[in-house]
Amino acid sequence: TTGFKQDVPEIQNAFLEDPVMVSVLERLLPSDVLKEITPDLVQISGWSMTEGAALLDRMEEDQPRLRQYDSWCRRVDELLVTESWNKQKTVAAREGIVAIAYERKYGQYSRIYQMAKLILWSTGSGLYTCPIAMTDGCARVIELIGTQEMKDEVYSRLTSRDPSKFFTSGQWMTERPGGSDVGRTETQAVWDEERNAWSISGFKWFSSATDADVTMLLARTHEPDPSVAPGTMKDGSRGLSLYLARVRDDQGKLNGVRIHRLKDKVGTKALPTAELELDGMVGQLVGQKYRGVKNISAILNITRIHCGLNCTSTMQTLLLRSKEYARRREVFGALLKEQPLHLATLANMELQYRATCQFTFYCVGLLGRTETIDNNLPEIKDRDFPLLRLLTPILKLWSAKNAFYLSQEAMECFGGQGYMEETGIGRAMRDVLVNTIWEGTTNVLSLDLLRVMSETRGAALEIYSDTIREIMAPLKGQSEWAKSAKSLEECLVLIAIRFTAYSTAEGRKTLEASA
Ligand code: MFK
Ligand code: FAD
Repeated sequence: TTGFKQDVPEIQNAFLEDPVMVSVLERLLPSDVLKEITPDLVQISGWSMTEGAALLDRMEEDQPRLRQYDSWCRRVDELLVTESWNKQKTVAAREGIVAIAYERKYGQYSRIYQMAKLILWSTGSGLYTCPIAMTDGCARVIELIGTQEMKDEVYSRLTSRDPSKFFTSGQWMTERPGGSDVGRTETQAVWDEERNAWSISGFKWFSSATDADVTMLLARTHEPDPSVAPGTMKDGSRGLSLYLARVRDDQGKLNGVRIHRLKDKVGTKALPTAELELDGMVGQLVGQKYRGVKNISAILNITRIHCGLNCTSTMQTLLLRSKEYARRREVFGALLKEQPLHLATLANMELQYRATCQFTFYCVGLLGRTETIDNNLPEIKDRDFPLLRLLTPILKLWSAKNAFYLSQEAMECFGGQGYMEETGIGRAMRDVLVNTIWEGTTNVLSLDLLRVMSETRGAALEIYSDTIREIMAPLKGQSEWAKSAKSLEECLVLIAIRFTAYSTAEGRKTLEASA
């Protein structure tokens, strides 16, 4: 047709076009490390905008399916994932999306490198970052408490860069009686003398990475010695242990698992989330018996940071796209970027994104330090550990709400086009929304904060508030900044930015000077 055609708003390379992420990395990384990793970050972002974008479209059009019976009515439970989904696994391995963190080439900074790359890769890998998050968590648990055999046979594959060796992991906790309250788990693990392994049976209500190679799962341990646990099983969460199991054998046959059905979800459509019936799944105990919740919490604390990454990535892409549209869309005789009211909307979105990006990387930095620096050092034991433990649930709950808010604003920035499926904003909005629920809902994470405060006898909160107090002191509550903070939320965002910026000596100087 003839007539007006809108100039298409395209971003070529999020890393090159987003000054925020670059400035955060400049602040947190030594310059030689940043210099060395920059070409890789540019490369992955370019991949996401081209090859990745094409894969994503196909993943969404051609969603996973379940073929439960063969033509002779035999139960087969074949999970049919798309070629594009599998391609993401190859790319994840090749790009070292998990491996970078465990190779630790740059010591504490490897986490920052890995997660910066992951944010940029997210734009082209969609929800493949979900199995990757759980794989990362599983690798960490095995590294911390796994047996040598688990390290040789599983950890080495979870952290491999070789696509033919690379394994992904699931995380099966949620059951029908309780997802937040896992103490109501019905699944049981019984020792099987013949197979020299635990035999696990029950029903897992949500399994996101049903195509994973291995999984970490919680089950109620059936104590083989009644003198140890007279009722043979302990109630509540203190009766649960953590197990590691292969999902399929080398021939692809499911390990005592029946796929009940695939979930029909509001979003995350490309992700094969299923209900699973376990009947004699063979598994190995991980760590001490009855310490299941504690042991799986190492996964939770990593995947919750991954939720922050997912939110940061979605916000980064939507903000860049909204800004690009504002440079091209003309209304009432001027471009959107010249309309003060629209500019104010974009500025608020920018503020939210900046805070989320800063906050996410601050937590990632702490994670890298706690994983690589001697844990007996007071600065790690008494500061970084409790601070990371306190900030992780805050990051997860806050970034999830923020990202959903920003995605709604981004949709509006595009007017009617924003509401059209083709622009992909609806998809991003539906997908990012899940971060408010999985890996712990907002209220459950709020209660987790209380748990941290009581377990550290308030020390974690003390460290946090001391830092905030130090940041605020030069402002004396009267600065232009404080006066201009319109709402409590905006105030919190600004505190988050200042809090994270304060984490370096250089940042401190700048802030003090600006005050
Ligand atoms: C793109 C990003 C993708 C991310 C991947 C997403 C894929 C989707 C995967 C999922 O959704 S997996 C399922 C996630 N499920 C949850 O997050 C469960 C939410 N519920 C909670 O977090 C509850 O608070 C909890 C299950 C932990 C309550 O369990 P309990 O046993 O009733 O708690 P309790 O008794 O307070 O704590 C037991 C122990 O664990 C305590 O240690 P001790 O035994 O030494 O005293 C706690 O300190 C410890 N603990 C609990 N949470 C912890 C923790 N330790 C460290 N960190 C934590 N977060
Ligand atoms: P409930 O625990 O019943 O929560 C219902 C409501 O009660 C929530 O609003 C919650 O905040 C509130 N609530 C709970 N406890 C309290 C309290 N003490 N005080 C106040 N309010 C409270 N799980 C897995 O194990 N593995 C997976 O791979 C996985 N993938 C998922 C994929 C998707 C797309 C989704 C949506 C979920 C997935 N989950 C997975 C499940 C997810 O982790 C749970 O749904 C979540 O933890 C909440 O549990 P629930 O659904 O049982 O809700």
